[in-house]
Amino acid sequence: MPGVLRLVLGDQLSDSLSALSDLNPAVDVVLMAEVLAEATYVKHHKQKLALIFAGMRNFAQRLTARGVVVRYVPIDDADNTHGIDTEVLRALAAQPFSELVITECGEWRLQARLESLRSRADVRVDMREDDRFVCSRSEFEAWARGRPDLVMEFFYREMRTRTGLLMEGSSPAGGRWNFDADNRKRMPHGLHPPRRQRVAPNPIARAAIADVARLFPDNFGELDEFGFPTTTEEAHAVLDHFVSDVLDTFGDYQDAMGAEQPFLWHGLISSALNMGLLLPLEVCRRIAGEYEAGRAPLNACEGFIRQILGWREFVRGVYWLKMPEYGLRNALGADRHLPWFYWSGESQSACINDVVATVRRHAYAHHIQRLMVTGQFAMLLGVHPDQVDEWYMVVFADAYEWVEMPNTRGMATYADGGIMGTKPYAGSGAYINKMSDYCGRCRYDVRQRTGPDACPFNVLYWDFFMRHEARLRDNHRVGYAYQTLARWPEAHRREIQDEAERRRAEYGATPVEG
Ligand code: FAD
Ligand code: DLZ
Ligand code: SF4
Repeated sequence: MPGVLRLVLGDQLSDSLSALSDLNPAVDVVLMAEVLAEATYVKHHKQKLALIFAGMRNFAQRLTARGVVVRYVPIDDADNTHGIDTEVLRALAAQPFSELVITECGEWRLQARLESLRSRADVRVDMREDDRFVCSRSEFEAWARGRPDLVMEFFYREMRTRTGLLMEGSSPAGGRWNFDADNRKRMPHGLHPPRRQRVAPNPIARAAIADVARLFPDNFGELDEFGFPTTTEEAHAVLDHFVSDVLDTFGDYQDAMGAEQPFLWHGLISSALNMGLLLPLEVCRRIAGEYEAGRAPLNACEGFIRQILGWREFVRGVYWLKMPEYGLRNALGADRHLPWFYWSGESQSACINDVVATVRRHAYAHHIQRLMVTGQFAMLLGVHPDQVDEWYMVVFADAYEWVEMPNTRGMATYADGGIMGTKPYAGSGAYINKMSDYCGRCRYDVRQRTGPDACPFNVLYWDFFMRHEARLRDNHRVGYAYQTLARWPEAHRREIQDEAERRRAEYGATPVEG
Protein backbone atom coordinates (compact mmCIF):
# COMPACT_ATOMS: atom_id res chain seq x y z
CA MET A 1 0.00 0.00 0.00
CA PRO A 2 1.75 3.23 -1.16
CA GLY A 3 1.95 6.10 1.30
CA VAL A 4 1.22 9.79 0.96
CA LEU A 5 3.66 12.45 -0.24
CA ARG A 6 3.41 15.50 2.03
CA LEU A 7 4.97 18.83 1.02
CA VAL A 8 6.39 21.16 3.69
CA LEU A 9 7.54 24.62 2.53
CA GLY A 10 10.14 26.84 4.14
CA ASP A 11 7.52 28.87 6.01
CA GLN A 12 5.46 25.85 7.09
CA LEU A 13 7.69 24.62 9.88
CA SER A 14 4.95 23.81 12.39
CA ASP A 15 4.33 20.49 14.14
CA SER A 16 0.61 21.17 13.76
CA LEU A 17 0.76 21.85 9.98
CA SER A 18 -2.44 20.60 8.36
CA ALA A 19 -0.42 18.66 5.72
CA LEU A 20 1.10 16.60 8.56
CA SER A 21 -1.99 16.08 10.70
CA ASP A 22 -2.70 12.48 9.69
CA LEU A 23 0.85 11.50 8.81
CA ASN A 24 1.62 7.77 8.95
CA PRO A 25 5.38 7.46 9.54
CA ALA A 26 5.32 3.84 8.44
CA VAL A 27 4.55 4.65 4.79
CA ASP A 28 4.38 8.42 4.20
CA VAL A 29 7.19 10.67 2.96
CA VAL A 30 7.64 14.37 3.73
CA LEU A 31 9.18 16.41 0.89
CA MET A 32 11.23 19.49 1.69
CA ALA A 33 13.26 21.20 -1.05
CA GLU A 34 15.66 24.12 -1.06
CA VAL A 35 15.16 25.53 -4.54
CA LEU A 36 16.50 28.45 -6.53
CA ALA A 37 13.01 29.43 -7.68
CA GLU A 38 12.20 30.41 -4.08
CA ALA A 39 15.69 31.59 -3.21
CA THR A 40 15.91 33.98 -6.18
CA TYR A 41 12.40 35.26 -7.01
CA VAL A 42 13.61 38.30 -5.14
CA LYS A 43 17.25 38.76 -4.20
CA HIS A 44 16.63 38.04 -0.51
CA HIS A 45 18.86 39.37 2.27
CA LYS A 46 21.56 36.84 3.09
CA GLN A 47 20.13 36.38 6.59
CA LYS A 48 16.70 35.54 5.18
CA LEU A 49 18.17 32.76 3.05
CA ALA A 50 20.22 31.42 5.96
CA LEU A 51 17.14 31.59 8.20
CA ILE A 52 14.93 29.63 5.82
CA PHE A 53 17.54 26.98 5.04
CA ALA A 54 18.44 26.61 8.72
CA GLY A 55 14.79 26.43 9.73
CA MET A 56 14.01 23.84 7.06
CA ARG A 57 17.03 21.68 7.95
CA ASN A 58 16.24 21.81 11.67
CA PHE A 59 12.62 20.92 11.01
CA ALA A 60 13.65 18.00 8.78
CA GLN A 61 15.89 16.73 11.56
CA ARG A 62 13.03 17.09 14.04
CA LEU A 63 10.76 14.99 11.82
CA THR A 64 13.49 12.40 11.24
CA ALA A 65 13.97 12.09 15.00
CA ARG A 66 10.26 11.21 15.23
CA GLY A 67 10.80 8.40 12.75
CA VAL A 68 9.37 10.26 9.75
CA VAL A 69 10.95 9.67 6.34
CA VAL A 70 11.98 13.03 4.88
CA ARG A 71 13.01 13.45 1.27
CA TYR A 72 15.21 16.50 1.77
CA VAL A 73 16.67 18.22 -1.31
CA PRO A 74 19.51 20.60 -0.40
CA ILE A 75 20.23 23.71 -2.45
CA ASP A 76 23.47 22.27 -3.84
CA ASP A 77 22.10 18.79 -4.68
CA ALA A 78 23.25 17.98 -8.22
CA ASP A 79 19.83 16.55 -9.19
CA ASN A 80 17.84 19.47 -7.76
CA THR A 81 15.45 20.85 -10.43
CA HIS A 82 15.12 24.06 -8.38
CA GLY A 83 11.34 24.46 -8.49
CA ILE A 84 8.90 23.40 -5.76
CA ASP A 85 6.47 22.02 -8.34
CA THR A 86 9.17 20.22 -10.31
CA GLU A 87 10.60 18.72 -7.10
CA VAL A 88 7.13 17.42 -6.26
CA LEU A 89 6.88 15.83 -9.72
CA ARG A 90 10.37 14.34 -9.33
CA ALA A 91 9.44 12.83 -5.95
CA LEU A 92 6.21 11.41 -7.39
CA ALA A 93 8.20 9.81 -10.22
CA ALA A 94 10.72 8.27 -7.82
CA GLN A 95 8.25 5.96 -6.06
CA PRO A 96 4.49 5.32 -6.06
CA PHE A 97 2.29 7.43 -3.78
CA SER A 98 -1.44 7.26 -3.21
CA GLU A 99 -1.90 11.00 -2.75
CA LEU A 100 -0.15 14.37 -2.58
CA VAL A 101 -1.00 16.48 0.46
CA ILE A 102 -0.21 20.20 0.52
CA THR A 103 -1.04 22.99 2.95
CA GLU A 104 -2.03 26.04 0.90
CA CYS A 105 0.90 28.38 0.72
CA GLY A 106 1.33 31.98 1.80
CA GLU A 107 1.96 33.69 -1.50
CA TRP A 108 -0.39 33.94 -4.47
CA ARG A 109 2.54 33.44 -6.87
CA LEU A 110 3.52 30.01 -5.54
CA GLN A 111 -0.03 28.95 -4.74
CA ALA A 112 -0.86 29.28 -8.45
CA ARG A 113 2.00 26.87 -9.27
CA LEU A 114 0.90 24.43 -6.58
CA GLU A 115 -2.69 24.53 -7.90
CA SER A 116 -1.30 23.58 -11.32
CA LEU A 117 -0.16 20.27 -9.81
CA ARG A 118 -3.80 19.15 -9.78
CA SER A 119 -3.52 18.62 -13.53
CA ARG A 120 0.20 17.92 -13.76
CA ALA A 121 0.52 15.25 -11.05
CA ASP A 122 -0.92 11.79 -11.69
CA VAL A 123 -2.13 11.38 -8.11
CA ARG A 124 -5.01 13.00 -6.23
CA VAL A 125 -4.00 16.35 -4.72
CA ASP A 126 -5.40 17.24 -1.30
CA MET A 127 -4.90 21.01 -0.85
CA ARG A 128 -5.56 21.81 2.80
CA GLU A 129 -6.30 25.07 4.52
CA ASP A 130 -3.50 26.76 6.45
CA ASP A 131 -5.18 26.65 9.85
CA ARG A 132 -2.26 28.28 11.67
CA PHE A 133 -4.04 31.62 11.29
CA VAL A 134 -6.79 32.62 13.71
CA CYS A 135 -9.09 33.76 10.89
CA SER A 136 -9.40 31.57 7.81
CA ARG A 137 -9.54 33.05 4.33
CA SER A 138 -13.21 32.15 4.00
CA GLU A 139 -14.05 33.64 7.41
CA PHE A 140 -12.35 36.87 6.40
CA GLU A 141 -14.24 36.92 3.11
CA ALA A 142 -17.50 36.47 5.01
CA TRP A 143 -16.57 39.27 7.41
CA ALA A 144 -15.65 41.61 4.53
CA ARG A 145 -18.71 40.84 2.42
CA GLY A 146 -21.04 43.82 2.11
CA ARG A 147 -18.78 46.19 4.07
CA PRO A 148 -18.02 49.39 2.16
CA ASP A 149 -14.77 49.83 4.12
CA LEU A 150 -12.58 47.25 5.79
CA VAL A 151 -11.74 48.73 9.16
CA MET A 152 -9.09 46.84 11.13
CA GLU A 153 -10.51 47.98 14.46
CA PHE A 154 -13.88 46.28 13.85
CA PHE A 155 -12.21 43.13 12.59
CA TYR A 156 -9.98 43.07 15.67
CA ARG A 157 -12.95 43.38 18.03
CA GLU A 158 -14.55 40.38 16.36
CA MET A 159 -11.33 38.40 16.78
CA ARG A 160 -11.16 39.35 20.45
CA THR A 161 -14.76 38.31 20.98
CA ARG A 162 -14.33 35.07 19.05
CA THR A 163 -11.16 34.02 20.86
CA GLY A 164 -12.10 35.42 24.29
CA LEU A 165 -8.64 37.00 24.50
CA LEU A 166 -8.55 39.87 27.02
CA MET A 167 -12.31 39.64 27.43
CA GLU A 168 -14.42 39.88 30.57
CA GLY A 169 -17.62 38.21 29.45
CA SER A 170 -18.68 40.09 26.35
CA SER A 171 -16.73 43.24 27.27
CA PRO A 172 -13.09 44.06 26.65
CA ALA A 173 -10.82 43.81 29.69
CA GLY A 174 -10.39 47.22 31.29
CA GLY A 175 -13.54 48.51 29.57
CA ARG A 176 -11.72 49.59 26.39
CA TRP A 177 -10.77 47.82 23.18
CA ASN A 178 -7.86 50.08 22.46
CA PHE A 179 -5.10 51.49 24.64
CA ASP A 180 -3.21 53.20 21.80
CA ALA A 181 -3.65 56.58 23.47
CA ASP A 182 -1.38 55.33 26.29
CA ASN A 183 1.08 53.83 23.82
CA ARG A 184 2.56 56.58 21.73
CA LYS A 185 5.27 57.96 23.96
CA ARG A 186 8.63 59.29 22.90
CA MET A 187 11.49 57.55 24.71
CA PRO A 188 12.58 59.84 27.55
CA HIS A 189 16.24 60.88 27.77
CA GLY A 190 18.17 58.59 30.08
CA LEU A 191 15.83 55.62 29.66
CA HIS A 192 17.75 52.66 28.32
CA PRO A 193 16.01 49.84 26.45
CA PRO A 194 16.50 46.36 27.88
CA ARG A 195 19.49 44.35 26.72
CA ARG A 196 18.17 42.05 24.02
CA GLN A 197 19.17 38.41 23.86
CA ARG A 198 19.68 37.28 20.27
CA VAL A 199 19.94 33.59 19.45
CA ALA A 200 23.42 32.19 18.91
CA PRO A 201 23.24 30.11 15.70
CA ASN A 202 23.01 26.36 16.37
CA PRO A 203 25.30 24.04 14.33
CA ILE A 204 22.70 23.61 11.58
CA ALA A 205 22.23 27.38 11.35
CA ARG A 206 26.00 27.88 11.22
CA ALA A 207 26.23 25.49 8.27
CA ALA A 208 23.35 27.28 6.52
CA ILE A 209 25.09 30.63 7.07
CA ALA A 210 28.27 29.22 5.51
CA ASP A 211 26.30 27.86 2.53
CA VAL A 212 24.67 31.24 1.92
CA ALA A 213 28.00 33.07 2.20
CA ARG A 214 29.39 30.67 -0.42
CA LEU A 215 26.41 30.49 -2.80
CA PHE A 216 24.90 33.98 -2.54
CA PRO A 217 27.91 36.30 -2.00
CA ASP A 218 26.38 39.23 -3.88
CA ASN A 219 23.05 39.39 -2.08
CA PHE A 220 22.28 42.36 0.15
CA GLY A 221 23.13 42.26 3.84
CA GLU A 222 25.61 40.89 6.33
CA LEU A 223 25.59 37.50 8.03
CA ASP A 224 27.83 38.25 11.03
CA GLU A 225 25.12 39.18 13.50
CA PHE A 226 22.59 36.50 12.57
CA GLY A 227 20.44 36.14 15.69
CA PHE A 228 17.14 34.64 14.55
CA PRO A 229 15.61 31.54 16.11
CA THR A 230 15.64 28.59 13.71
CA THR A 231 13.82 25.99 15.84
CA THR A 232 10.57 26.15 17.74
CA GLU A 233 12.45 25.79 21.04
CA GLU A 234 14.65 28.76 20.21
CA ALA A 235 11.61 30.76 19.15
CA HIS A 236 9.96 30.02 22.50
CA ALA A 237 13.13 31.17 24.26
CA VAL A 238 12.88 34.50 22.38
CA LEU A 239 9.26 34.80 23.47
CA ASP A 240 10.18 33.95 27.08
CA HIS A 241 12.82 36.68 27.10
CA PHE A 242 10.34 39.18 25.66
CA VAL A 243 7.70 38.28 28.23
CA SER A 244 10.02 38.42 31.23
CA ASP A 245 12.25 41.40 30.33
CA VAL A 246 10.44 43.55 27.80
CA LEU A 247 6.67 43.17 27.61
CA ASP A 248 5.63 45.47 30.42
CA THR A 249 7.11 48.49 28.59
CA PHE A 250 6.20 47.38 25.02
CA GLY A 251 3.08 49.53 24.86
CA ASP A 252 4.58 52.76 26.15
CA TYR A 253 7.34 53.01 23.55
CA GLN A 254 5.83 51.01 20.70
CA ASP A 255 6.21 53.96 18.30
CA ALA A 256 9.55 55.28 19.58
CA MET A 257 12.73 55.23 17.51
CA GLY A 258 16.33 55.61 18.63
CA ALA A 259 19.55 55.97 16.65
CA GLU A 260 21.57 52.74 16.82
CA GLN A 261 18.75 51.20 18.88
CA PRO A 262 17.35 48.61 16.52
CA PHE A 263 15.24 46.50 18.84
CA LEU A 264 13.95 48.72 21.69
CA TRP A 265 10.93 47.02 23.32
CA HIS A 266 9.80 45.01 20.28
CA GLY A 267 9.03 41.32 20.27
CA LEU A 268 11.48 40.21 17.54
CA ILE A 269 9.19 37.29 16.74
CA SER A 270 7.87 38.09 13.26
CA SER A 271 10.28 35.79 11.43
CA ALA A 272 9.43 32.90 13.79
CA LEU A 273 5.69 33.52 13.46
CA ASN A 274 5.86 33.75 9.68
CA MET A 275 7.85 30.51 9.36
CA GLY A 276 5.54 28.67 11.74
CA LEU A 277 8.00 28.24 14.61
CA LEU A 278 5.50 30.11 16.79
CA LEU A 279 1.74 30.12 16.34
CA PRO A 280 -0.19 33.38 16.63
CA LEU A 281 -2.85 32.07 18.96
CA GLU A 282 -0.34 30.51 21.37
CA VAL A 283 1.58 33.81 21.49
CA CYS A 284 -1.59 35.82 22.15
CA ARG A 285 -2.74 33.38 24.86
CA ARG A 286 0.65 33.64 26.54
CA ILE A 287 0.49 37.44 26.56
CA ALA A 288 -3.12 37.51 27.79
CA GLY A 289 -2.07 35.11 30.56
CA GLU A 290 0.58 37.58 31.71
CA TYR A 291 -2.09 40.26 32.09
CA GLU A 292 -4.49 37.91 33.86
CA ALA A 293 -1.75 36.85 36.30
CA GLY A 294 -1.07 40.51 37.09
CA ARG A 295 2.46 40.32 35.71
CA ALA A 296 2.09 42.82 32.82
CA PRO A 297 -0.04 45.93 32.30
CA LEU A 298 -3.08 45.92 30.08
CA ASN A 299 -1.86 48.66 27.71
CA ALA A 300 1.22 46.55 26.86
CA CYS A 301 -0.66 43.26 26.51
CA GLU A 302 -3.53 44.75 24.50
CA GLY A 303 -1.08 46.63 22.26
CA PHE A 304 0.90 43.48 21.53
CA ILE A 305 -2.13 41.25 20.98
CA ARG A 306 -3.63 43.90 18.66
CA GLN A 307 -0.54 43.62 16.42
CA ILE A 308 -0.92 39.88 16.01
CA LEU A 309 -4.64 39.15 16.40
CA GLY A 310 -5.57 42.41 14.68
CA TRP A 311 -3.03 43.65 12.17
CA ARG A 312 -1.34 40.39 11.21
CA GLU A 313 -4.61 38.54 10.61
CA PHE A 314 -6.13 41.58 8.90
CA VAL A 315 -3.31 42.05 6.37
CA ARG A 316 -3.41 38.38 5.51
CA GLY A 317 -7.17 38.60 4.97
CA VAL A 318 -6.85 41.68 2.76
CA TYR A 319 -4.07 40.05 0.71
CA TRP A 320 -6.08 36.97 -0.17
CA LEU A 321 -9.30 38.92 -0.64
CA LYS A 322 -7.75 41.35 -3.12
CA MET A 323 -5.03 39.39 -4.94
CA PRO A 324 -3.94 39.29 -7.71
CA GLU A 325 -5.38 42.71 -8.55
CA TYR A 326 -3.96 44.17 -5.31
CA GLY A 327 -0.41 43.70 -6.59
CA LEU A 328 -1.10 46.03 -9.52
CA ARG A 329 -2.53 48.89 -7.50
CA ASN A 330 -0.86 52.28 -7.85
CA ALA A 331 -3.60 54.67 -6.79
CA LEU A 332 -1.34 57.72 -6.61
CA GLY A 333 0.33 57.03 -9.95
CA ALA A 334 3.77 56.78 -8.31
CA ASP A 335 6.35 56.50 -11.06
CA ARG A 336 9.81 57.15 -9.64
CA HIS A 337 12.86 54.99 -9.07
CA LEU A 338 13.83 54.06 -5.54
CA PRO A 339 16.82 56.20 -4.46
CA TRP A 340 20.15 54.41 -4.45
CA PHE A 341 20.68 55.13 -0.78
CA TYR A 342 17.98 52.63 0.22
CA TRP A 343 20.75 50.12 -0.54
CA SER A 344 23.91 52.00 0.39
CA GLY A 345 22.69 53.88 3.46
CA GLU A 346 24.70 56.84 2.24
CA SER A 347 22.13 59.59 2.12
CA GLN A 348 22.45 62.76 4.15
CA SER A 349 19.41 61.86 6.26
CA ALA A 350 20.35 60.43 9.65
CA CYS A 351 17.03 58.60 9.97
CA ILE A 352 17.24 56.82 6.62
CA ASN A 353 20.90 55.89 7.07
CA ASP A 354 20.17 54.39 10.50
CA VAL A 355 17.33 52.23 9.16
CA VAL A 356 19.39 51.04 6.18
CA ALA A 357 22.37 50.24 8.41
CA THR A 358 20.04 48.29 10.71
CA VAL A 359 18.50 46.24 7.94
CA ARG A 360 21.89 45.48 6.46
CA ARG A 361 23.15 44.17 9.83
CA HIS A 362 19.99 42.56 11.16
CA ALA A 363 17.50 42.03 8.29
CA TYR A 364 15.14 43.75 10.70
CA ALA A 365 13.72 47.17 11.46
CA HIS A 366 10.77 47.83 13.71
CA HIS A 367 7.36 48.95 12.58
CA ILE A 368 7.69 52.72 12.87
CA GLN A 369 11.02 52.71 11.06
CA ARG A 370 9.41 50.72 8.23
CA LEU A 371 6.31 52.91 8.16
CA MET A 372 7.41 56.44 8.96
CA VAL A 373 11.00 56.51 7.72
CA THR A 374 11.54 54.32 4.64
CA GLY A 375 7.84 53.88 3.85
CA GLN A 376 6.86 57.52 4.26
CA PHE A 377 9.89 58.73 2.30
CA ALA A 378 9.11 56.40 -0.62
CA MET A 379 5.50 57.60 -0.66
CA LEU A 380 6.45 61.29 -0.51
CA LEU A 381 8.98 60.85 -3.33
CA GLY A 382 6.44 58.94 -5.43
CA VAL A 383 8.46 55.72 -5.79
CA HIS A 384 6.76 53.13 -7.98
CA PRO A 385 5.05 50.51 -5.75
CA ASP A 386 6.83 47.62 -7.50
CA GLN A 387 10.18 49.04 -6.44
CA VAL A 388 8.93 49.67 -2.90
CA ASP A 389 7.65 46.10 -2.68
CA GLU A 390 10.92 44.74 -3.98
CA TRP A 391 12.98 46.62 -1.39
CA TYR A 392 10.83 45.42 1.51
CA MET A 393 10.84 41.86 0.20
CA VAL A 394 14.62 41.91 -0.08
CA VAL A 395 15.75 43.53 3.14
CA PHE A 396 13.57 41.90 5.82
CA ALA A 397 13.96 38.37 7.11
CA ASP A 398 10.24 38.26 7.94
CA ALA A 399 9.11 39.29 4.44
CA TYR A 400 6.50 37.22 2.62
CA GLU A 401 4.26 38.85 0.09
CA TRP A 402 1.05 38.18 2.06
CA VAL A 403 2.25 40.37 4.93
CA GLU A 404 4.66 42.69 3.13
CA MET A 405 2.39 43.88 0.34
CA PRO A 406 -0.63 45.17 2.29
CA ASN A 407 1.83 46.95 4.56
CA THR A 408 3.74 48.63 1.72
CA ARG A 409 1.06 49.12 -0.96
CA GLY A 410 -1.57 49.74 1.70
CA MET A 411 -0.40 51.09 5.00
CA ALA A 412 2.87 52.82 4.07
CA THR A 413 2.31 54.27 0.61
CA TYR A 414 -1.48 54.44 0.06
CA ALA A 415 -0.96 52.77 -3.32
CA ASP A 416 -4.05 50.63 -2.63
CA GLY A 417 -6.16 53.80 -2.61
CA GLY A 418 -7.43 53.44 0.94
CA ILE A 419 -8.19 49.77 1.60
CA MET A 420 -5.71 49.39 4.46
CA GLY A 421 -6.05 52.90 5.85
CA THR A 422 -8.31 55.87 5.46
CA LYS A 423 -5.47 58.35 4.88
CA PRO A 424 -1.84 58.37 3.80
CA TYR A 425 0.57 57.97 6.71
CA ALA A 426 2.42 61.25 6.15
CA GLY A 427 3.90 63.04 9.12
CA SER A 428 6.84 65.05 7.70
CA GLY A 429 10.09 65.47 9.61
CA ALA A 430 8.13 66.75 12.61
CA TYR A 431 6.82 63.25 13.39
CA ILE A 432 10.30 61.70 13.15
CA ASN A 433 11.69 64.47 15.35
CA LYS A 434 8.97 63.88 17.95
CA MET A 435 9.47 60.13 18.11
CA SER A 436 13.28 59.83 17.85
CA ASP A 437 16.68 61.36 18.45
CA TYR A 438 17.62 61.21 14.77
CA CYS A 439 17.21 64.86 13.87
CA GLY A 440 19.80 66.09 16.37
CA ARG A 441 22.36 63.98 14.50
CA CYS A 442 21.31 65.02 11.02
CA ARG A 443 22.91 67.38 8.53
CA TYR A 444 19.42 68.68 7.65
CA ASP A 445 17.35 71.04 9.75
CA VAL A 446 14.00 69.53 10.67
CA ARG A 447 12.49 72.99 11.30
CA GLN A 448 13.13 74.24 7.77
CA ARG A 449 10.63 73.73 4.98
CA THR A 450 12.66 74.89 1.97
CA GLY A 451 16.27 75.65 1.09
CA PRO A 452 19.33 73.43 0.85
CA ASP A 453 19.35 72.62 4.57
CA ALA A 454 15.65 71.82 4.87
CA CYS A 455 14.68 68.33 6.01
CA PRO A 456 13.71 66.47 2.82
CA PHE A 457 10.67 64.96 4.55
CA ASN A 458 9.29 68.50 4.98
CA VAL A 459 9.66 69.73 1.44
CA LEU A 460 8.44 66.42 0.01
CA TYR A 461 5.51 66.33 2.46
CA TRP A 462 4.04 69.61 1.25
CA ASP A 463 4.80 68.76 -2.36
CA PHE A 464 2.98 65.42 -1.86
CA PHE A 465 -0.20 67.10 -0.69
CA MET A 466 -0.05 69.59 -3.55
CA ARG A 467 0.51 66.84 -6.15
CA HIS A 468 -2.41 64.83 -4.86
CA GLU A 469 -4.78 67.67 -4.07
CA ALA A 470 -7.48 66.47 -6.46
CA ARG A 471 -7.58 63.07 -4.78
CA LEU A 472 -7.02 63.97 -1.14
CA ARG A 473 -8.54 67.43 -0.66
CA ASP A 474 -11.94 66.07 0.37
CA ASN A 475 -10.49 63.52 2.81
CA HIS A 476 -11.34 65.17 6.12
CA ARG A 477 -8.54 63.24 7.87
CA VAL A 478 -5.94 65.29 5.98
CA GLY A 479 -7.95 68.52 5.88
CA TYR A 480 -5.35 70.25 8.08
CA ALA A 481 -2.77 70.03 5.28
CA TYR A 482 -5.04 71.75 2.78
CA GLN A 483 -6.06 74.43 5.28
CA THR A 484 -2.36 75.24 5.75
CA LEU A 485 -1.58 75.16 2.03
CA ALA A 486 -4.47 77.51 1.32
CA ARG A 487 -2.82 80.17 3.50
CA TRP A 488 0.45 80.16 1.55
CA PRO A 489 1.13 82.43 -1.43
CA GLU A 490 1.44 80.77 -4.80
CA ALA A 491 5.14 81.72 -4.96
CA HIS A 492 5.86 79.68 -1.79
CA ARG A 493 3.95 76.71 -3.12
CA ARG A 494 5.93 76.91 -6.35
CA GLU A 495 9.19 77.15 -4.39
CA ILE A 496 8.31 73.91 -2.56
CA GLN A 497 7.46 72.13 -5.80
CA ASP A 498 10.71 73.21 -7.47
CA GLU A 499 12.74 72.21 -4.43
CA ALA A 500 10.99 68.80 -4.30
CA GLU A 501 11.81 68.13 -7.93
CA ARG A 502 15.45 69.10 -7.34
CA ARG A 503 15.60 66.65 -4.43
CA ARG A 504 14.10 63.87 -6.54
CA ALA A 505 16.79 64.39 -9.17
CA GLU A 506 19.50 64.52 -6.48
CA TYR A 507 18.29 61.22 -4.95
CA GLY A 508 17.98 59.40 -8.26
CA ALA A 509 14.19 59.28 -7.96
CA THR A 510 13.81 59.84 -11.69
CA PRO A 511 10.77 58.68 -13.68
CA VAL A 512 10.64 54.92 -14.22
CA GLU A 513 9.57 55.33 -17.88
CA GLY A 514 12.02 57.26 -20.02
P1 FAD B 1 6.47 43.75 17.32
O1 FAD B 1 6.46 45.22 17.20
O2 FAD B 1 6.97 43.19 18.57
O3 FAD B 1 4.97 43.23 17.04
C1 FAD B 1 4.58 41.90 17.36
C2 FAD B 1 4.07 41.17 16.17
O4 FAD B 1 2.93 41.78 15.63
C3 FAD B 1 5.04 41.07 15.01
O5 FAD B 1 5.98 40.05 15.20
C4 FAD B 1 4.11 40.81 13.84
O6 FAD B 1 3.88 39.44 13.69
C5 FAD B 1 2.83 41.50 14.25
N1 FAD B 1 2.65 42.76 13.53
C6 FAD B 1 2.85 44.00 13.99
N2 FAD B 1 2.49 44.92 13.08
C7 FAD B 1 2.08 44.23 12.00
C8 FAD B 1 1.61 44.61 10.72
N3 FAD B 1 1.47 45.90 10.36
N4 FAD B 1 1.32 43.64 9.85
C9 FAD B 1 1.45 42.35 10.18
N5 FAD B 1 1.89 41.92 11.38
C10 FAD B 1 2.20 42.86 12.27
N6 FAD B 1 5.77 42.29 9.05
C11 FAD B 1 6.16 41.09 8.63
O7 FAD B 1 6.04 40.11 9.37
N7 FAD B 1 6.68 40.90 7.38
C12 FAD B 1 6.84 41.94 6.52
O8 FAD B 1 7.31 41.74 5.40
C13 FAD B 1 6.45 43.24 6.95
N8 FAD B 1 6.59 44.31 6.14
C14 FAD B 1 6.21 45.54 6.59
C15 FAD B 1 6.33 46.63 5.71
C16 FAD B 1 5.92 47.90 6.12
C17 FAD B 1 6.02 49.06 5.18
C18 FAD B 1 5.38 48.07 7.41
C19 FAD B 1 4.92 49.41 7.84
C20 FAD B 1 5.26 47.00 8.27
C21 FAD B 1 5.65 45.73 7.86
N9 FAD B 1 5.53 44.61 8.71
C22 FAD B 1 5.91 43.38 8.26
C23 FAD B 1 4.86 44.73 10.01
C24 FAD B 1 5.79 45.00 11.20
O9 FAD B 1 6.61 46.11 10.93
C25 FAD B 1 6.64 43.80 11.57
O10 FAD B 1 5.81 42.68 11.73
C26 FAD B 1 7.38 44.02 12.88
O11 FAD B 1 8.20 45.16 12.78
C27 FAD B 1 8.17 42.78 13.24
O12 FAD B 1 8.96 43.00 14.36
P2 FAD B 1 8.60 42.43 15.81
O13 FAD B 1 8.37 40.98 15.76
O14 FAD B 1 9.66 42.94 16.72
O15 FAD B 1 7.22 43.15 16.05
C1 DLZ C 1 11.51 32.22 1.32
C2 DLZ C 1 11.92 30.85 0.90
C3 DLZ C 1 13.20 30.62 0.41
C4 DLZ C 1 14.21 31.72 0.34
N1 DLZ C 1 13.59 29.41 0.01
C5 DLZ C 1 12.72 28.38 0.08
C6 DLZ C 1 13.08 27.10 -0.36
O1 DLZ C 1 14.17 26.86 -0.87
N2 DLZ C 1 12.17 26.11 -0.24
C7 DLZ C 1 10.94 26.30 0.28
O2 DLZ C 1 10.16 25.36 0.40
N3 DLZ C 1 10.57 27.53 0.69
C8 DLZ C 1 11.41 28.56 0.60
N4 DLZ C 1 11.04 29.80 0.99
C9 DLZ C 1 9.66 30.01 1.46
C10 DLZ C 1 8.69 30.13 0.29
O3 DLZ C 1 9.11 31.20 -0.54
C11 DLZ C 1 7.28 30.35 0.83
O4 DLZ C 1 6.79 29.11 1.24
C12 DLZ C 1 6.36 30.93 -0.19
O5 DLZ C 1 6.76 32.21 -0.54
C13 DLZ C 1 4.92 30.98 0.33
O6 DLZ C 1 4.80 31.82 1.44
FE1 SF4 D 1 15.32 62.55 9.05
FE2 SF4 D 1 14.70 65.14 8.49
FE3 SF4 D 1 15.26 64.42 10.98
FE4 SF4 D 1 17.19 64.46 9.13
S1 SF4 D 1 16.06 66.20 9.88
S2 SF4 D 1 16.82 62.85 10.67
S3 SF4 D 1 16.07 63.78 7.33
S4 SF4 D 1 13.54 63.71 9.76
